[in-house]
Amino acid sequence: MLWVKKSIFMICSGLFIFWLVCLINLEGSPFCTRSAKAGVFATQNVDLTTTINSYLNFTISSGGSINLGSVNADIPACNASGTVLVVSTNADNGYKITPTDGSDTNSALKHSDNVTYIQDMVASLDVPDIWVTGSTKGLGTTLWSGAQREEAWSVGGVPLNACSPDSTKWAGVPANDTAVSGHAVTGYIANPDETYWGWKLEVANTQKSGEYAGLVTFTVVAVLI
Ligand SMILES: [Ca+2]
Repeated sequence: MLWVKKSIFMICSGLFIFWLVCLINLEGSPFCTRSAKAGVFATQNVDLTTTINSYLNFTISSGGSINLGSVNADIPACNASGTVLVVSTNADNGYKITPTDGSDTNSALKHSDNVTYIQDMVASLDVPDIWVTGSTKGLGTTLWSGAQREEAWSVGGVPLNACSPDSTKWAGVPANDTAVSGHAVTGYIANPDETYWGWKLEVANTQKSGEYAGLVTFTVVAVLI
C-alpha cells in the first residue's frame, strides 16, 4: 500500500505546483484554464458641457439694385429676376426676414421733389394678395421662390419668375419689422436659405411724373430659444 500512498502524494504535489505556476504568471497558457485575474479598480465620470454661440450671415447675392424702368399709368412694371437673399444661421429656432421702408402707407419710392411718394400696395406681408392689373396700385414685393416659401405667397402654380402671371401674391413694404415678417423659418436649418423677392409697380394717371428712388431695407433676425 506504500506505493499507493506515494502515488497519491506525487499526484497531489504535481497538481499543487501546476496551480501555483498558473497563479503566478501563466495566464493565457493553454495549460492553464483559469481566467484572467480580476483587477481592483474604480471609476469617476467627467461631466462635459458647452454652449455653441449663434451665428448669422446675410447677403444679397443678386438684385441689390432694381430699376423698374419708365412706367405708364395703369400698366404694371415688374422686375422678373428680383432680389436674391441668402441667410446662413445656426439659430436653433430659425430666423425671420422682413423688408422695411419706414412707412406703412408710402413706398420707398420718393420723388425728386423730396415730398411726393408712390404708395405701398395695399396688402400686408402676412396676408399678401393677388395683383389685379389696372386696379392694384403702388409698389409691391413678393416672395416668389424659395425652398421654404410660405404658402401665403402662392396662388397655386409654380412661378417661373416674379412676374409670371397669376403665380404669386404681393404685399406692400411695412414701416418696420416689429409686426409681421415676410418670411420665417421656424426651425434649425443646416444649409443657407435662399429667398427670391420680386418687385412690381403700378400707378394711377394722377401720380406725379418724374424720377423716384428709395431704399428698402431687409432685416434678418435669428430666432433663439
Ligand atoms: Ca411702406
